[in-house]
Amino acid sequence: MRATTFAAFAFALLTACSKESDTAATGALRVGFSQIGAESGWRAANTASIKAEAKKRGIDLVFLEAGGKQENQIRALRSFIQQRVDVIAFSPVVETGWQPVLEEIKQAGIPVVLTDRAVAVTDESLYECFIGSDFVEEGRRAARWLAEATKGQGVVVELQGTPGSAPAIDRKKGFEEVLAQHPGLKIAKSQSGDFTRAKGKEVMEAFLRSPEGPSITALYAHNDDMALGAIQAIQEAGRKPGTDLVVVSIDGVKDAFVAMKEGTLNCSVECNPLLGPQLFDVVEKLHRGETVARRIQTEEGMFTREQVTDAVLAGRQY
Ligand code: GYE
Repeated sequence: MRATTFAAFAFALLTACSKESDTAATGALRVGFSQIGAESGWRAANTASIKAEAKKRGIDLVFLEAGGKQENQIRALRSFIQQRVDVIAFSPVVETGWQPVLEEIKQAGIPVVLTDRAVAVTDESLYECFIGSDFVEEGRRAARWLAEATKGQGVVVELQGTPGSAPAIDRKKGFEEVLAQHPGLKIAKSQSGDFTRAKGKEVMEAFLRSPEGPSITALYAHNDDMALGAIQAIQEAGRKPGTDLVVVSIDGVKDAFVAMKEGTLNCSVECNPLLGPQLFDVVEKLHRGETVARRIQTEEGMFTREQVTDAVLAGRQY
């Protein structure tokens, strides 16, 4: 990492450490939250929901953003142990590599809540609860919609999320599971766009320039931001997203609704980022010594461009 980039990052990390209220001295509940970063519209809405809910409940929240790096998340979790927070919550960027730090937290006697993404650990007692969506089902929903919209025929390209992350692994799995029943739909190319708009655009440009480029008829993106970047690449290549190249993605953020209204995005499978209220319900229960459910699943739907009227767009919260 270049020195200037590092300095900027270190500064961002420091300033990201914001106390939502000054209640530590009054004995309020203290919660450490390690957020992945700010890679997408979904993440921005998720962060806003968590901060707003903590403030509403008078919880002393220590919120750290990791710039998309697991090592920064691990460092944040260790700092929460040192600060002796009451509860630790985090959204793990990737699935593996958490066992040692989770063991340290357990030794310190601090309960852990996972939000949004799951971890792969052998010892289930290392966390109390996982709150989030069923990503495999989201992938299945995207594929079912695509199969119906294309009558089971087409050349598909896939933009995957962050390598090793639960949503990238599961959304691929669910999509492929359904696609296996539709032999006329083939994935010609599949690559990571790291859940960002810029990478989504860059990778789609490469797909379109490849020998298979002219034959591509559909895009499946693991999140809206990558789809939105790709839509720009498709337009710049002189093709029509939403019409001669069908686009389906996941999240259902406001910008996706705008694109659906414009007709460039065909369908977005919803993944609800507003996890703040559920998270702090669980945190408060744990603090009171009550038992909590191991798994809390978020309820969600899906939207096609035909459903997006002006009123629907205006009412979309995030
Ligand atoms: O879909 C994507 C974000 O983990 C569900 O992460 C989340 C995903 C979301 O960057 O936009």
